[in-house]
Amino acid sequence: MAILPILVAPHPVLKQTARPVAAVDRRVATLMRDMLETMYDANGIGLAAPQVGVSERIIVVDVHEKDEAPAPLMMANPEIIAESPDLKVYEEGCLSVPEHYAEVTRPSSVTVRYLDETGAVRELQADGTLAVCVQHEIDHLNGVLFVDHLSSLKRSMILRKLQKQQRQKAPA
Ligand code: GNR
Ligand code: NI
Repeated sequence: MAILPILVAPHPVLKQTARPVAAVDRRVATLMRDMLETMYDANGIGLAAPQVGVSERIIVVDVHEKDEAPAPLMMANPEIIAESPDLKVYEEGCLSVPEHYAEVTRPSSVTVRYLDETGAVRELQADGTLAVCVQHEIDHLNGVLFVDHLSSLKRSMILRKLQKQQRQKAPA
């Protein structure tokens, strides 16, 4: 098990389209477990492989409440195969866009088809926070951050702040 460093925007890997996983082998299953450990360590509810510098279509999610048992989901090649016509607004954040939050509108429920950590094909009907999180993670696999759903003014304000903070942390 390992806690992996999380990339912060703007970073070129976060803008790439991630490639599909050919098979859920030991390497992929290990990466899924390391991603979960990294996500829990960062107090996140989801994490996509590009956020740890791996441009492959792998996500992990756990939206369990504090007083409930952990409910990790690990997915390779997730695809949204159906989405509700009704939309929902949710205040989103992102471990790759630290300390910024904004309202994003998305379908309120979705059906996702994916390969689980054993390589089995599964389908999941998600609503509530799980639906938000799965859509946010699949966006990452397509090089899309939640700020890409905002106006270009809001997006560039956030990205410029992040860039400036990183320049001050690691001066050339
Ligand atoms: O931890 C996270 N919280 C969150 C809150 C609202 C909407 C989406 C998310 S996902 C985010 C972790 C993350 O950046 N995943 O890519
Ligand atoms: Ni994110």
